Amino acid sequence: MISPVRPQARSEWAALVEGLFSTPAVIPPKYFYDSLGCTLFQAICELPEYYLTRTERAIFTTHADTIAAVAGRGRQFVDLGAGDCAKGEFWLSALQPRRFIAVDIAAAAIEPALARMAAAHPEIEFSGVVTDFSDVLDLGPELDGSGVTFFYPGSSIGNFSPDKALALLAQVRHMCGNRGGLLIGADTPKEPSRLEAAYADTLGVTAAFNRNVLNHVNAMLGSDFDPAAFSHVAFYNVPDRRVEMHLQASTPQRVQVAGRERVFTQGDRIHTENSYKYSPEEFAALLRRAGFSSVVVWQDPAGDFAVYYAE
Ligand code: AVI
Repeated sequence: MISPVRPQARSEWAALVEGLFSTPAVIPPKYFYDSLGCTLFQAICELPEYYLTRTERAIFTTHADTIAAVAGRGRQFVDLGAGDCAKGEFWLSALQPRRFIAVDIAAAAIEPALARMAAAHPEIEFSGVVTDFSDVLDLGPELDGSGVTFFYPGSSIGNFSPDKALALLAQVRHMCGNRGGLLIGADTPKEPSRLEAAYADTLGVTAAFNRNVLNHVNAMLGSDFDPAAFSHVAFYNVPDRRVEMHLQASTPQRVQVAGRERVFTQGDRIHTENSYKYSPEEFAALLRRAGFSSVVVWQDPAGDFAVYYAE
């Protein structure tokens, strides 16, 4: 039921080490999602400051019938970055997919969700693909050539640089052929104070999520980062229209990584995430550049978030 598509594991390891020795150091955001990271991310989605998840859910709920009419029912449904599949599961009743394919880097997240949904919906064929699609979206032989709806919610597209986002959207467009579309959510630009609160909440859940990436890196590489020695930094970079997250060394650090030593002076940062924000006009233009011809957009009344269906 779950197919691993991970031919690139060795080069990913080398890229992670290279990022840790670059200046400034970089850890790609995909490494947030070990088991604890997935749980912390679920908690982030419940935070009062993190409006993204609940605003997107409200748009889905308000416009479910219209979206289903536009996207079409009874298709294959590909849940990209599915996690616990909670967002994809919402669409089972409205879209009545024939097949549900969960795609995620974390097998531990999708396995129980697929088992749970398969028990509740024997009429739908459920499968999973464990893969890292941050460079190439490879679903192996999963799709059967009939109509397909790709689903990429939560503004996860914002975690790619605009160039890489364009490349991913173009790959999805290619896989849609003549009988497919993409239902996708993307966050919009807004006052820096609201964006910064969403990524630096008062309970410190996002700080824990950010620091935990060092635990994951330690487990992967056998390195000895001390997460407590790094503080969480999040700010809105206005010209680049992105929230940046960093880990900043609170004191000088000498870290053993893959047989080498990485020295951080006090204040040195590790860049862990960008979260790009797009106006509806900008994002619709990106979808068109990726090869989609028709784009429909739905927003909440305040315009805090946007959902697109592109064909
Ligand atoms: C998964 N992704 C869309 C989240 C975001 O908003 O960029 C990850 C996240 N980072 C901090 N809080 C949430």
